[in-house]
Amino acid sequence: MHRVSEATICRERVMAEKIAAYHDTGYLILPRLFTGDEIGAVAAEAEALLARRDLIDTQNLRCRWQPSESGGPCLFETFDPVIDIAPCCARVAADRRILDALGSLYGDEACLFKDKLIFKPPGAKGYGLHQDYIAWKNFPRSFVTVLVAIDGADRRNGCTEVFAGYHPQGCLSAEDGQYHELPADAVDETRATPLELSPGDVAVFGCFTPHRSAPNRSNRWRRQLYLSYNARGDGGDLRATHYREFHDWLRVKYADHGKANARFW
Ligand SMILES: O=C(O)CCC(=O)C(=O)O
Repeated sequence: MHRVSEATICRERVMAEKIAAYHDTGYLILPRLFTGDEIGAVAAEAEALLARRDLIDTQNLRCRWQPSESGGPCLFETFDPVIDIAPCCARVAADRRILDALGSLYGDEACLFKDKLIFKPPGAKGYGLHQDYIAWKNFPRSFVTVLVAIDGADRRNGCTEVFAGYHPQGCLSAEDGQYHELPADAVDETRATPLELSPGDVAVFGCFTPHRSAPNRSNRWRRQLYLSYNARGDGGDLRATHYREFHDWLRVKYADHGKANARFW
């Protein structure tokens, strides 16, 4: 006879509780989803990627830059996408532990939509308050982000902060296809929850959960994978379409800033 172990029952109960809480708050945390060895391999890969001077270029649409808090030159901050140049990151994005957790959350299969490796070096400014939902034609409302901590994240190095309980209100800014920061009074400051994470911890939050992050005021990196998914029933495999639309959108933005030759490589 097939017997389900106590440990399995307990794990499933904890997961069910976390998912119920996710529906209330708009986020959840899965501590130690990845082992030290697994995250060590991702950290080594991230380190090697930083040496890719052939890729890190202000004309490359794959690269995102952030102002430096000190007013110095902009700092390289993110590869978006990353899985096509980083096999360890690709393995994490396709890992069963993430897909199973999202499968329980959706009651449907999860499809990878977008994948970023955010380095957030010391001095990088961070992000104003925003929601990830952006009203493009194929943008799925089931979009959730799975944040995988490579380094420890805390207030000193500018961990992401989420605001619980706002997601049922949907999009809090104009649905006009543009990125909008939210005004500070869109949320109650006392509801800010810092996602303080250890390497290997995972946080999940939805595209209507307001979030932000402060500058990295430490001398440590705050590297994280930001992997975003949608439910299969909400558009299916959209990653290729997303990056096509995203690059078209970015080319217009770059051209507006005098960079007519930006391209993706
Ligand atoms: O790096 C962070 O803490 C936030 C990043 C973020 O919100 C984004 O990439 O949309």
